[in-house]
Amino acid sequence: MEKQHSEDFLARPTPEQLAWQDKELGLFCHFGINTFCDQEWGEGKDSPKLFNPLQLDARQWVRTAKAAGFRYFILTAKHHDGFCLWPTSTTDYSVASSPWRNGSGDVVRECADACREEGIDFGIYLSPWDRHEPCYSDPQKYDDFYCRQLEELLTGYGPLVEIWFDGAGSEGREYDWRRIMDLVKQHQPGAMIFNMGAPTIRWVGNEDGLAPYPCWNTATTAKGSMFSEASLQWLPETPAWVPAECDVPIRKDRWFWHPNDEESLLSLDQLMDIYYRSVGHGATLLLNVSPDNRGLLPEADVKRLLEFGEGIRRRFDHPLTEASGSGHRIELELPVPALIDHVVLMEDIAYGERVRQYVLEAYADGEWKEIVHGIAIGHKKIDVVTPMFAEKIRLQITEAVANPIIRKFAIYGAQK
Ligand code: FUL
Repeated sequence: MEKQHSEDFLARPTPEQLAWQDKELGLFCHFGINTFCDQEWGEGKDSPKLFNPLQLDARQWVRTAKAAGFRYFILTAKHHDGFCLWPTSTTDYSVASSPWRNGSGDVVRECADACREEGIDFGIYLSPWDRHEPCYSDPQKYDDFYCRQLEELLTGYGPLVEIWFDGAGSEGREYDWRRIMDLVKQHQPGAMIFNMGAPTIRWVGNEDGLAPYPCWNTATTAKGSMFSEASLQWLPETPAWVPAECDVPIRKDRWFWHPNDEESLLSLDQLMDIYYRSVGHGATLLLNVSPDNRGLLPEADVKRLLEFGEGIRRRFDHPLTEASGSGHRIELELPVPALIDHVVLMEDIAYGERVRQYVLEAYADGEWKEIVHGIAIGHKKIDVVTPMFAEKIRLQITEAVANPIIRKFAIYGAQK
């Protein structure tokens, strides 16, 4: 039963982390010079003249995100090739040197505006590794350059929900993280900081969109990239509460768009599996889409995203019954005996993660039967239950480090 720990030992999220964890679904968007070169990692030598998305419509990207139930949107303002999607003053390797809108366009602005209009949060990815910028080889000069780029983005595009620092290509390289963190704190104090410096959220450690179970919200370290097993050195001021984000592209292993590549689009079943193993394990899912060389999300990807949103809504929008409460046992009686197929549990993580073991039991034909045994709940745990008729469901928390506070205990049976 309850261990004799004081609650004071429990790590807790900041209000910003709490709000971010409630978003659960983010859409990642990889778009840039690679989109026009059939490649994933440009070397920074492709001419800006190649960048010409004649039908670019960021509203189509963001409207799709919103309609599919995503609550934030993150754009690659600069990927490893160094090409900037905004007219930066730091380099001429940007949209300003492209034929697109005669060099007067700004993809970051279009996305920021579209997010504001649609009412979803906007964030940016700014690759530290830069294969174009000549001063990259001089760490001090490059820190200055990178900070200027970051400052333009932090100050020019309204509130940002998240800054995505990618470790790829930077294995073994030191950046001035304290200075970078200070900039974020100064200009966007509410933004989540992904995985580097003094992060407020961490990388789950793979690019498959999968969180382990349990996926505790506390961590003192995380992997920095797919290309090294080494853990990152985080600054000592990193909070103890660092929830995980699971990134994965909707086209298998493809972050950018490639021609004639529709067979790599994940199926709805694959996406639902990812959902169960990311959001369903208490983490946040960041699903990547790739606008094509017209500047539009391909129709097939739009359709799949909408199907995915619909799949989530169909399963979880209408509980048969639900409750909340504190203590070690909650019993729920179904209004009428019904077929159940999912149970959703949430702790009120504002008070920390308290549950260490739980059991779900179903009452049918005059007896209680154990249907699930779990070891963590955290922000959310989705249990998929072999469909069965039940009259009542009981949650028993058999081990906790402080009095459990259950924000949601909901039963579903909507599968058709
Ligand atoms: C990786 C990068 O190398 C990929 O190109 C992509 O940006 C992914 C999100 O992160 O580390």
